[in-house]
Amino acid sequence: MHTLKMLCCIVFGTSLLFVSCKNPLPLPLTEQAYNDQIRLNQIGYYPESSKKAVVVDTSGYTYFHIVDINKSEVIFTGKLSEPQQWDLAGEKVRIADFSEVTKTGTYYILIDDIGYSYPFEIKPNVLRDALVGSVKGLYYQRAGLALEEQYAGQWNRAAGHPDDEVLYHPSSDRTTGVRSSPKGWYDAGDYNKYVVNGSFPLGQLLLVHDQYPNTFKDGDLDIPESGNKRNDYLDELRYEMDWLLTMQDDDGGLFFKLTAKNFEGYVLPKDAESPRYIVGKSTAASLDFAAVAAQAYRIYKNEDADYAKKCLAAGKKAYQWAVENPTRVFKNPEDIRTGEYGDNDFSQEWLWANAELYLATQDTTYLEMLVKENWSFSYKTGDGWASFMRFSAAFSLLEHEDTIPENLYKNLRNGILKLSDELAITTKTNDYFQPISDFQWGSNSDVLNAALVLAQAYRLEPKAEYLRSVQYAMDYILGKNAVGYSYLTGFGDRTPMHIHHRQSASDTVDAPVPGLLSGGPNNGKQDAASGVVYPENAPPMKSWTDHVDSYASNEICLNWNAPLTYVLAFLEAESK
Ligand code: G3I
Ligand code: 9MR
Repeated sequence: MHTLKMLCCIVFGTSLLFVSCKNPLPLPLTEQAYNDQIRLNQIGYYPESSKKAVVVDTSGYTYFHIVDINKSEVIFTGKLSEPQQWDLAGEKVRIADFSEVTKTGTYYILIDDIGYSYPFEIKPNVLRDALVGSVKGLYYQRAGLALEEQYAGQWNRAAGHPDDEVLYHPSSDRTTGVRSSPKGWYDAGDYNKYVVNGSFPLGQLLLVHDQYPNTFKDGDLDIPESGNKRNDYLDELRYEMDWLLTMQDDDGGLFFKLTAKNFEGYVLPKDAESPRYIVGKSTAASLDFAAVAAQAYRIYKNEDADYAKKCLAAGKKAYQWAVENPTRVFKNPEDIRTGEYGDNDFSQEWLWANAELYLATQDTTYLEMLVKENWSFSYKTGDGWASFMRFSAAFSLLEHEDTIPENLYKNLRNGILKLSDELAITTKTNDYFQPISDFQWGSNSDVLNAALVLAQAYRLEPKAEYLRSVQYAMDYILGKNAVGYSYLTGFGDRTPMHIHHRQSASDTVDAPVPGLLSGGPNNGKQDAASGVVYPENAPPMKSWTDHVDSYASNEICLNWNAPLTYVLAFLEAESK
């Protein structure tokens, strides 16, 4: 049996005195010995960060210990906070603050009679693997490609959905012929591809490279393009951009989606045989594409000038189509039941498209709407793809202070800082120290998009509380939350095993495809109507279940992984 050298401590106020004492404690030998009443970032913390864990239902216990696993030694003892009631989580909790521990190492938290937390690390670059994993997750979503064992490990699979002869649905304005529209990432747990929810997350992913271009290099992701002397990250993103380009009609407008008529069952891509259709043509899709294509121009122009030019020309043409067709709202035709990504107010799409086209071309006609806009920012949870684009516009514009009018810069800056101050205050007091109070479908992405806003504030004004709020949001995602799971598959000790993800549900591997973010608690519980069972009387933050059928709480999706990647990249670059 392992034994633990115990240092007893005497507490005077908040200072601790350590004295040696002979009191050997068993170290946990199996995972069963970990107690998930202690909620913490299951991967770990940066040395200089604020470090908290949440301890649930701890009547009677006052102290917690940080144990260095390798040395079997208690290296810090702290006092738990007074108990507090958290209603969103339906829990009475105490807080263990061990920010003082800054030494690199692998640790447990130990609380007498409760037991040990999951192990975690304190070290620089502690989230690098999770960051790489979140991007590799996109590789596993690639349509039309066999995932070879060399890159995909045990999740290797045959190709499916070549999408080289896709039928036109009448809603696409076309009546004859077929379309070749290969590549792209599957949207989510389903196998369909949507222009709106392809463009928006791709924009967030491109922002990573715009702001932190040295995050990845050739060879970092271990994907088929590794070794081609180009940046792996841009190679992965291009797989999606290539597909988006195929969704543009000759007149410049963007088809809305490439989809089967209904969601497939739990089958592998190679066995998903329902015919696929090009469905709808829409203003939102055209503007989103215009924006991301213009952004791609900026990002790829040093990498591949011809490709960049092709993107920009396509973006301009899409924008022009939207100018001529400003009211084409997409609604699912009667015979199509897959994702709708509903939106009938395109004001945010216009902002994003104008912003990116201005930055790509410096053509001041794109500036007109941007300077007239009242740039106030409020934060809305729920439909991220539709309500976050004014932020995407703002983030790109703020990167280019030198090329935008002074007033525009000031308004954007003030707006983002004001909202971030509010979000930082909420984070301080809110249950589990995260920024949202309304938990809807994809709530984890709402937490992360709020963190993305705070990250921009930190770039504008490096206040410690902005960075701390972003770190806390990530702690929440990686285990310091009301269900005690790290929501990122494959990263952490207790992670979702049954995501609503057709590949994971139908392969023969027990573990789900790694690097994918579960949607998270959803107070709407829309899938309860189809028989999904949630914990009884679950409060909002516990309205989540690790069940394969729970598409409303445990699916994965591109626009949820994208802000995760952004925030991980930001933290890796900015945290010490
Ligand atoms: O806005 C209302 C809110 O006011 C209300 O309190 C709440 C209570 O239920 O509902 C809110 O609207 C919900 C909305 O999401 C925002 O949370 C809708 O009921 C709900 O139907 C809607 O769900 C969307 C879902 O598709 C169904 O259309 C999700 O946002 C959206 O992320 C999801 O996207 C799917 C794609 O269609 C297909 N691919 C997978 C992807 C992820 O699940
Ligand atoms: O499985 C579908 C999932 O991928 C979608 O995101 C979700 C969006 O509405 O819908 C799921 O499909 C469900 C359908 O909407 C309602 N009937 C049950 C389906 C899942 O088995």
